[in-house]
This record gives sequence, C-alpha cells and structure tokens, in this order.
Amino acid sequence: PEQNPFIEDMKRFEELMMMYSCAIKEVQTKLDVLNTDFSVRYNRNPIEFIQSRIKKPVSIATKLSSKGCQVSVENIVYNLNDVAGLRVICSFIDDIYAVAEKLISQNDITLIEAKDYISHPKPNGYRSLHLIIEVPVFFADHTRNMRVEVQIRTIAMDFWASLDHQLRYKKDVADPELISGRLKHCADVISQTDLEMQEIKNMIYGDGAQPQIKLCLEKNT
Ligand code: 0O2
Repeated sequence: PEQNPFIEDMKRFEELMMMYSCAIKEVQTKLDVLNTDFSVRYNRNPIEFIQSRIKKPVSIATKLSSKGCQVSVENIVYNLNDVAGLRVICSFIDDIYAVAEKLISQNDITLIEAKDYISHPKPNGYRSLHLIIEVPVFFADHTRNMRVEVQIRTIAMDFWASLDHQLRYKKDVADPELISGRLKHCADVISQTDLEMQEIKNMIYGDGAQPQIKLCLEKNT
C-alpha cells in the first residue's frame, strides 16, 4: 500500500515523543532515589517537588524555526536540548548543587552542558542551575541516549521565575523598564532571603550534616 509521507512523519514524531517521555521517567526515578536516600541518611529531603513536561509541538516548531532550522523529526533530535524537561525544586541553595553533583556523577549520565545562573544570574535576575544531560533508555529492541534538560532551583527562585514567566506574556505594558527594574529588585530580595535561609540551615544542621558539595561547573557563556 502507498505510504502517506505526512502520516509517516507523524508516526515518527509520536515515537520520538514517547522516547522523550521515557527519558523523563528515567531521570525522575534517579531523582526520587536520591531524595529517598538523603531522607534516610540525613533525615531531611533536599527536593521539595519535581515537575516535568514534554515540549508542545507548536513550541518545538517555533523554536526550530527561530534557530533557522526546517521543522523535521531529525532536526528536533539534533537541534533541541529541552524537548524533555524536568524542574527540580530544592529547599536550600546547597541542595541544588548536591542534587546536581549526585545526578551527573552517575555512570550512565553524560553531562552535555551546565549553565549556572545562580553564581551568574541573568541580567533580569533569573536564577537557576540548568543541566543538559544524556541518559540511556532501554527500549524493546534498541537502546538510545536521550537528551534531557534539568532545571534545579530553590522554592524562592521558582516563585520568582513563575511570576516572571506569567508577566512576560503581557507585552503591552505602560512602563516596561520600570516593571523590569522592580522585577529585578524582587529577584535580589528573594536571593538575599535564600542566602539567609541557607545560613539558618547551617546553624541548625551544621556544615557537616551533609556533604558540602562544590560543583565544578563551566561558566555560562
Ligand atoms: P519553556 O516554556 O520554559 O520551555 P536554549 O533553550 O538552550 O536554546 P537558552 O536561552 O540558551 O536557549 O536557554 P537557557 O537560558 O538555558 O534557558 C531556557 C529556559 O530557562 C527557558 O525555557 C525557561 O524555562 C528558563 N528561563 C530562562 N531565562 C528565564 C527568565 O528570564 N525567566 C523565566 N521565567 N524563565 C527563564 P523556554 O524555552 O523559554 O520555555
């Protein structure tokens, strides 16, 4: 029977999205295991909660076009790092680095890129640690390394980013510079609170209560 190229493309797209959603499950399980292990070992959870998403088809197409790429299944794999995304919300700043370090030091994980927007916040005040990793996923008849973006941040950083995201959709505001300035001020206040909460935690648990991990991440460029 004659094959319809559109239907064939749609099938390949569906299969690729299934693979990304399996990659999310793999990374989610790794993070759940780390959180459970920490809770038994140190009597506290470094991870508050985890969100995950597969990028929507329209967003995939828009991002490919903005990069000057033709919208095709091949180009998704070769040009996009964030089709599969997890957001890990941690309690304290040092938990972010501890979770990241424990994740990327696992044998089957390859770190492709790290962007530390905590030590180097974006000019608008955005803070978060971004990791692009590859994880092998074992399917019925083959194994494939899948790319996943992991954004790790504190509750405070997430609070700011969520509201910033909502406000950025509204383009026709009267005084955008004033609004950007006030948002940046909020980001700085929130960051100061994060640092103080970290100090309070250190006073309660001491610095040695859990390994103080210093990640050696490349600077974001
Ligand atoms: P969505 O809907 O969150 O998926 P790249 O994705 O690598 O091609 P870039 O800009 O180098 O592009 O990536 P970067 O800076 O590592 O961050 C991309 C993602 O981080 C964004 O995804 C947001 O989720 C988040 N992010 C980055 N900057 C900001 C910011 O200023 N405010 C907020 N709220 N989030 C930010 P997407 O693709 O924009 O969309």
